Parts: sequence; structure tokens; C-alpha cells
Amino acid sequence: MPRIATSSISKHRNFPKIMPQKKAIITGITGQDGSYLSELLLEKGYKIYGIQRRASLPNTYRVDHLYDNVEDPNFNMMYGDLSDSSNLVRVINAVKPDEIYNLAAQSHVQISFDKPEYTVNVNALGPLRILETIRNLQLPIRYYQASSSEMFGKVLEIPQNESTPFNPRSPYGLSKVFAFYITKIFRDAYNIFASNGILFNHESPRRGFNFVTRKITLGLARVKLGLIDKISLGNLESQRDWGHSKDYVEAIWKILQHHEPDDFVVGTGDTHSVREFVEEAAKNLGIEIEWQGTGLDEKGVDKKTGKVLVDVDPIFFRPTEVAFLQSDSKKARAALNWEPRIDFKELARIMVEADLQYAEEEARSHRPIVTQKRYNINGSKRKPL
Ligand code: NAP
Ligand code: G4F
Repeated sequence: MPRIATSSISKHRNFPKIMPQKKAIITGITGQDGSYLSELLLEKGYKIYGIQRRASLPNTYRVDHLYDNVEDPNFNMMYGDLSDSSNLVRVINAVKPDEIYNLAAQSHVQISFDKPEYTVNVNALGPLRILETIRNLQLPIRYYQASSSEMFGKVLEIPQNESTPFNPRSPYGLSKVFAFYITKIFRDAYNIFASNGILFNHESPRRGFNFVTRKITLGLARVKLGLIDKISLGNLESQRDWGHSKDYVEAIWKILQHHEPDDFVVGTGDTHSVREFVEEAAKNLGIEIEWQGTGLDEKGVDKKTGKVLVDVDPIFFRPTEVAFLQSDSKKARAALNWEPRIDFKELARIMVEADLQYAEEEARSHRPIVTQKRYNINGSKRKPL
């Protein structure tokens, strides 16, 4: 299993003596945001219960550093799955949490085109299953729904805020629109404290390897060390409002501490293209990228050596694309007193630094720590995303 980039978290999980200890369920605890949110809640003195889905190989490497020993009363893991109502009822009833952070999802947009029904089952019906359980148990549970800027899709307004209409462009985006509205409907209909965080793209050294930023930072680190020759990407024009996951989980927590349930856009407001992210990541490796050619023939070339380090492969194009996202998070900044600390340049620097260490370890051990073989998917010559 790959090594996890850990932050300097406090081992002192003492909570203020006069306050009753809060209990939180985190679905998606083994994911990027789940792991950072776990660190935050443990520091705040919570007792947390992570929902881990069954996998044939261990899938807990992002939170293993938090798990001191089986006796740790504040860090608990339970098996569960968002597609399994009876399990969710049992877990929620057993824990009776103060808060539920629903972060679990099939979160890859391109894969949602390959697995639309599964994506909708987990991302749309999953939240409904949890909300129905809260409703039926009649417990005062605060519910957080991980909504997404992908819901804005082909944007109808720039920048996007809480009143911008949704216009999704993928099964993933549409599944998240359902989850957004069912959260709002349960809030209005049954007086449940249910809130949406509409989060724009956020990354980190714990990002999944098939999202574009991580693919670029790990890929270019491998190129730098001579482990591979180049990386292949899809749409270089695409623009995203990228922040750091660690900043965003703070917003997530604040959303559930707000005096009333509500919906909040969370982002940096600063938008860059995939091409710019490549340039910034390369700069951190001492490489200056020069772009040559256009369209499918576009190449990112090392200005010093003339070597092609980046090319375009249409396999990574999506059937329908979200071209541009830019947040207007004024509401969250004012009401939650939240703002991001890590900007675009710093994000790229942090990710490159961590992935250079990965690549160095790979070079030392002569084998990739993260293996994503070029399996044929769906019988086609698809490469890893
Ligand atoms: P991630 O790294 O892909 O993590 C997803 C988590 O969901 C993983 O723990 C995964 O388990 C779990 N999961 C998947 N299917 C499940 C199922 N059927 N039952 C139970 N758990 C399941 O995603 P992330 O980047 O942390 O994002 C967290 C949430 O925020 C997701 O809902 C995502 O859609 C949403 N979001 C993310 C961003 C972003 O830019 N990161 C922006 C807006 C919204 P395994 O570890 O076993 O795969
Ligand atoms: O990194 P991405 O795969 O993220 P995407 O599609 O924006 O989705 C992420 O952010 C959403 C928030 O808006 C989340 F809700 C969602 O769960 C996920 O975390 O792709 C970013 C852009 C896309 O336009 C894509 O077409 O990068 C483009 N891209 C170009 N080449 C690529 C590649 N994306 C991937 N994954 N791989 C490529 O080779």
C-alpha cells in the first residue's frame, strides 16, 4: 500500500471537560476528505465512527496513522455501504451520532459515464437512505451532504454562487443534484438540520491518483527521476477553481456548527487551466514547459532539453465536459468566518513535494508504489484515467 502524507496532528485528543463529547459518523472516511476531516474532528475532541466499505485489499491507508490501537475509544470503524439501507439504519441507530458527514461517493466524473446506475445508486440514493433513517429515528442529528461544483456543469453564470442554477453535464453531476435537493427537501419538510456544502475542486497529496492534479504531480515527479518518459492528458483547456482539502474540511465542519442549516458554496475564487497546473507543477521540479502544436497534436516540451513531457490522448476526453468553474464563496466567508489558506501555487508546490518523495521511493525500490497498470477496460484500449 502507498505511504500516506500525514500532517502534524496532535496526539492529544482531550476534549474540554465541561462539554459533552460529540459523536460523528463519517461516510467516505477512507477517502481524501474523510481522512482530513477525521484529523480535524479528533483534534476537536470528537468520538468518530467511520463507515468503511468492504474491499478485497485494505482501503484504509489514508487513516491508518490515526488508528493508534483497537482500544482507542475515539476512532472507530464500522463496515457499511451507501447502497445498503438496512446496514445504514443499524449503524446510525447503534451510534446515535450528533453529526453525520456524508462524504462517501463514486466521486470520479469520467467513471460516472461508465457506471451511471451505480453512481446514482450511491451518490443520490445513498444520501436519501441516510436522511430517511434520520427521519425515522427522530434523533436530533445534524447532516452534512457533500455537494459539488460539478452540479453547475455548463455554467449559466460566472462566478457561481448559491443562487446559480445547476446545469449538470455528467451522471455524477446529476446524482449530486438529486442529493442536493433531497437534503434541502428533508430540511424543509421534516425540520432536519441538513446542510449542503457545494465544494469546488480540492486536492492534496492524498488525492486519488486518477484525478488530474495528482496525475500531473506524480507523473511529472516520475518523469523528473527518469522513471517514465511523459504523461498523457485529456482536455488541457479545462479550468478549475482548485483549493486544498485541508482548508475545505474546516468549512465542512463549520457548516454543521452554524446556527441554522443552510447551503454554502466553498472555493478559492481563483481559476486556472489544466495547462497552467502542468506549468506550475513542472516549475516546482525545475522544469520550464513550452507548449507546441494545437489540439490533439499539442505537446508540453521541456524548454531546456526539447523532450516531450506531456501529450494529449483523446481517451481522456469526456463525452460531455465541464469547461469552466469559478466560485463566489462570499456567503461562506461571511457567515462561517471561513477562508482558504492555501492558494494555487502553494497547492502545486505541496503536491509536487510529496510526490517527489513517492517517486524517489519508487526509484529506490525499483517498483512503482502506486500501480495503475494499463488494463484494457471495457475491451477497449483505455488507459488508466
Ligand atoms: P474520494 O477520495 O473519492 O473518497 C470517496 C469515499 O467514498 C471513499 O472513502 C470511498 O471508499 C467511499 N465510497 C465510495 N463508494 C462507497 C459506497 N458505496 N459506500 C460507502 N463508501 C463509499 O473523494 P473525496 O475527494 O474525498 O470527496 C469526498 C466527497 O466530496 C465525495 O462525495 C465527492 O463526491 C465530494 N466532492 C469532492 C470534491 C473534490 O474536489 N474532492 C469536490 C466537491 C465534492 P474507498 O476508499 O473504499 O474507495
Ligand atoms: O481532476 P478531475 O478528474 O476532476 P473533476 O472532473 O473536476 O471532478 C472533481 O471535482 C468535482 C468538483 O467540481 C468533484 F465533485 C468530483 O468528485 C471530483 O473530485 O478533472 C478536472 C478536469 C476535467 O475537466 C478533465 O476533463 O481535468 C480534465 N482533465 C484533463 N486531462 C483530466 C485529464 N482529468 C483526469 N481525471 N485525467 C486526465 O488525464
